[in-house]
Amino acid sequence: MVLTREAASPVPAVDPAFRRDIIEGLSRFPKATPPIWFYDKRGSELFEAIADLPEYYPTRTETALLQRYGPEFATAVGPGRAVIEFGAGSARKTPHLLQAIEPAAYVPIDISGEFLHASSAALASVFPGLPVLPLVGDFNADLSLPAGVEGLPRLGFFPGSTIGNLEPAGAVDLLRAMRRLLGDDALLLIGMDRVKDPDRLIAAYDDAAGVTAAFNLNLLARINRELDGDMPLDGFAHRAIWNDEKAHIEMHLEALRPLHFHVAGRRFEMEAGETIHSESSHKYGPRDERLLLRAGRWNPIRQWSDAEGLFSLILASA
Ligand code: AVI
Repeated sequence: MVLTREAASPVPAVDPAFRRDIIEGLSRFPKATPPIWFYDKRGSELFEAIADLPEYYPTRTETALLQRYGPEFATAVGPGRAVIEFGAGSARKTPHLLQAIEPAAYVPIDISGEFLHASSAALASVFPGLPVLPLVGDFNADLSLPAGVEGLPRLGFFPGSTIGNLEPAGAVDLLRAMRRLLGDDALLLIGMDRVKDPDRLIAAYDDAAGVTAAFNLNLLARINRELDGDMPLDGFAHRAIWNDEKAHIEMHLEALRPLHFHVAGRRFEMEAGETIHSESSHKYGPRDERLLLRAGRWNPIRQWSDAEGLFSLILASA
């Protein structure tokens, strides 16, 4: 059963927030754009392809944890909760959790409406009788939950280490906002990617098949299409760098030659070698994970990790 509820009126042809973020990001030095704008339809498809890459261990490792520890989640979480998934996308991992814990409702939240509705319909057919209430919107902004989950205890589900795409201060703000949204008796199950060998990290963000490069460059195609741009796609190269001081992977789009281009009627210039910083993906050690959650007003109560310690799932209480 899929009940559709839009957070706002139908999405206009060009999202004004996209226009604002891109113009601001290209105007500053060094240039930087927020990673949420990767996820148009093509970007979401490319991210799904990344998840299947041999080098990209996070999805595989987290899925294996969800499959393996189902009975432990069921004991720790109990039945009858509304599961609220932040940034659900294709929700490929979700069935493992829903199967294990007997939820009362499922609310997937995602910024990409087209993708969300397709995945919600697929999920509802696997769990007939479970109310599925997709919510299109940016979970970094203020949202309100559908009426169908009123009175139910909630379990926030934030897999994939998406928290890592936020700067630490933004991650704390988001965790606090989730705490307010989910209420006093809520639990949160969150996936976090661990600090590890830089070569392994760089390979995960610069794969041999070039899928991550296509994902990064797709942002430029989106800018050209939606903001009347003429950024030369062949003038940029994908770069992935491990920044040890900040414990994050950085993705950049590097100008291969001196460039000038237009976006939304404005002219921009880049020198050869200059970059647009398009994403950071923070990695955490076991203590960092707990500290971040506590700063976000959550109390870590259980933690599950794989034998290599690549990735971790943490359950926290409000
Ligand atoms: C969605 N997010 C957690 C991914 C990550 O690993 O930071 C996005 C991604 N960027 C490149 N590859 C995957």
